Amino acid sequence: MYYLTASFSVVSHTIMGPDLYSVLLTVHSSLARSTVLIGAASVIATIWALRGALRVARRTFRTTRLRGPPRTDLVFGVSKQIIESTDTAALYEAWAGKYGAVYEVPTTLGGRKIMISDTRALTHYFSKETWSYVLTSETRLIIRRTLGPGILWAQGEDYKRQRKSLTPAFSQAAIRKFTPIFYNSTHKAKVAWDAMIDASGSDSIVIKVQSWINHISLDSIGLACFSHDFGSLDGKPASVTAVLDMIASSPKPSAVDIGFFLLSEVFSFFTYLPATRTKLFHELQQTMEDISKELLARIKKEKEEGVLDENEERSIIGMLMKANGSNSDLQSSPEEVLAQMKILLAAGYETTAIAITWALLELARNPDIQHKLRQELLAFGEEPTYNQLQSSLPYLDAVVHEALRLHPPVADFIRVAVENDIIPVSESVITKSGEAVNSISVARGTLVGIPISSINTSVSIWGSDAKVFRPERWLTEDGIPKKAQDIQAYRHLLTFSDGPRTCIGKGFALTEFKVVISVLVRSFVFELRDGPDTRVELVIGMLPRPRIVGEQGVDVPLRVRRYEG
Ligand code: HEM
Ligand SMILES: *[C@@H]1O[C@H](CO)[C@@H](O)[C@H](O)[C@H]1NC(C)=O
Ligand SMILES: *[C@@H]1O[C@H](CO)[C@@H](O)[C@H](O)[C@H]1NC(C)=O
Ligand SMILES: CC(=O)N[C@H]1CO[C@H](CO)[C@@H](O)[C@@H]1O
Repeated sequence: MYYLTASFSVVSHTIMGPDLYSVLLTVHSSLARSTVLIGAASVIATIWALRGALRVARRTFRTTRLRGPPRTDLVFGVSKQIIESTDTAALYEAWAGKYGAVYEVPTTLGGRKIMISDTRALTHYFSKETWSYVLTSETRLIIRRTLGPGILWAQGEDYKRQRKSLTPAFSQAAIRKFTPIFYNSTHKAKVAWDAMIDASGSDSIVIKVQSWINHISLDSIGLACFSHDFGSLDGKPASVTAVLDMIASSPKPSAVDIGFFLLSEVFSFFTYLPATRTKLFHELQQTMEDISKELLARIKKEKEEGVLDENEERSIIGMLMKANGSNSDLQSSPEEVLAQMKILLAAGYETTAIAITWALLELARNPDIQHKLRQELLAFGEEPTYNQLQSSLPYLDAVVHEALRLHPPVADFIRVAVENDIIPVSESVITKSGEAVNSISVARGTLVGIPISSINTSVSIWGSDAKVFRPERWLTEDGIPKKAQDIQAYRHLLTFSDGPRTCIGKGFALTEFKVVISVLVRSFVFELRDGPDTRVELVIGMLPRPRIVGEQGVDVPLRVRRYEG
């Protein structure tokens, strides 16, 4: 009973001030060790359903009702099933197979969303992304609270300005300058591994690959984005990795964690922050603030001393700050600069680290492919330059894209329609009432989800070997089926999303990815520690990470031996 009253006061807050995030934090921390969150949720559910009904009554343009999986949980719809699944891609693909490439799923608190994996519908969706389809207000609130009013949060004209001011910092010229940073970080890991092998007295050792790749990714991002050395490869503990690792490595998320995650009703990667970890999060915040103040002060000093050279800045944020003032349309406030820093870290660190770890796992699982890649790298001779990484190593390129196809670090995302829309589909869809239609109506306020992970591995799009790690498909003219070619995104993959808000760090990530893989695979042989039958599963954290079945943490131990030729 006590809990009920408590939740009622929480609910009334929700309605009076739409500060969902703080409400959730309050709910979460006050109820932390109990399981009554579910009870609180059902009260919120009732109220939301009422509000939803009111909203529907006011509308005349109706969203087409589609077929889809039945609600498996009264409160959470199928969201709980999705979160607890270790293979969400398979779940989505099965639904698309059963109900059509556009279908609806029941979500938390009586809601529903439309999932799109039809190629024509996707092209249409991405052409309207940013303007007709936007982040939900709850997600925006969470982003604003955790990361600040930067590029992930911004909308409309404000968004256009922010994207434009960051774009030059991600140019080819900029990424070329960062290439030695990626090499330096990877060499540090290589030197350390060599020393560990020497010290072991044997020819191979077990390396916690995910942890090392995290360090490489973090130190690279620090140096390239803010000229700051996190020093994690030198053994410095970093609050950043601590925050993310703690979230990912809790062996099994508690019911409360899952409830909290579902209530936030978001699948975007940066939003899952259980209140129990807010202390660490504050530390992260402080670290970012200190770094940005240091950077601002240095640039201000250089300006005063007249040594400021706009093109000579070595970091992304440095470039952004120096460009400030030279173009009055593209100015950023100090608050925005701080937000961009946190966003770059949140969006760039873990994504890249997970992608690289998956690639090494696949290479360990597929010794022939690993061998073929090593032969290409050794035949090439010296360490490839930025330009050579782009075009002179086709098999490396294929391995990287195949890993990105099969294991997209951002598995899905969700948006809300801010205006009525008609979405065309390439193959007719059967509605709930049994009618075959060639387009569906999406009314203002409807949630739309894009299941990236199932689209890039769908048998109906990629063919019968869709689930197989086969880099060769990228090397032949007809290796990519016609249907996959209908996906207009970069290399027909949605891994970096598409449309105006496509990942700004794609070139950055690809270059880092290629550098790390080329240095490590040239020098070491990777094997599964427990043999070829080792199974790998996905575990939820901020982003889904790979975990070797039976392991507690997400270190991804692999057996590593020196390549002796
Ligand atoms: C393999 C690595 C990466 C993957 C798979 C990836 C994927 C994505 C995806 C799917 C989005 C769209 C998210 C959405 O719309 O909800 C995105 C946006 C973004 N990414 Fe990446 N990303 C990667 C690496 C990076 C790196 C290294 C950086 C920066 C250093 C970065 C910075 C950003 C930023 C700033 C956005 C927001 C862009 C905007 O809204 O205009 N990403 N990324
Ligand atoms: C890479 O490391 C070398 C040697 O430690 C150093 O001299 C060089 O400045 C570093 N380069 C970058 C871009 O960090
Ligand atoms: C950019 O310039 C504007 C106008 O001069 C100033 O108000 C703002 O504080 C500057 N931003 C930063 C990050 O220094
Ligand atoms: C991140 C993610 O969900 N990746 C999935 C991509 O597709 C394969 C094959 O269905 C899954 O095993 C991955 O989990």
